[in-house]
Amino acid sequence: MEGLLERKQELQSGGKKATIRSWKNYYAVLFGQLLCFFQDKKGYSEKFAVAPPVNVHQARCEVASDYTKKKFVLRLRLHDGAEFLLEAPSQSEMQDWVSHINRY
Ligand code: I3P
Repeated sequence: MEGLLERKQELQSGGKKATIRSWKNYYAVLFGQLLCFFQDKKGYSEKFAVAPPVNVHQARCEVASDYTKKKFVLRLRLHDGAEFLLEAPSQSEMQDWVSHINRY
C-alpha cells in the first residue's frame, strides 16, 4: 500500500506530547510492517526516505472521528506509545490504510 499522506505527530514514544506538531506532506509506503515516508513519488523511486520509518507491528489504527479539522484522518497508535494523525486524500484510501496497517 502506498499513497499521499499528511502526517502530524501527537505523541512521542513513551506517550509524551510531541514538540514538533505541524502537518507535513509525505508519500508513504508500507513495506511489510514498516511505514516509510518519502518526499513524493520520485523520492520513493530513488529510495530516499525523509523521515524515520514507523514500525506498525502491534499498532492500533482507526478512523479519527474526534479530529474534525481535516477530512479522512486516521489515528495511528504505535506499540511504543507514539501517536500520529494521518490524513489520506479520500475516504477509500483512508479505509485501505486502516485495514492494511491493522494486518500487522
Ligand atoms: C502547530 C500547527 C498544527 C496544529 C498544532 C500547532 O503549530 O499549527 O497544525 O495542529 O496544534 O502546535 P506549528 O506549526 O507552529 O508547529 P492542528 O492542525 O491539529 O490544530 P496543537 O499543538 O494543538 O496540536
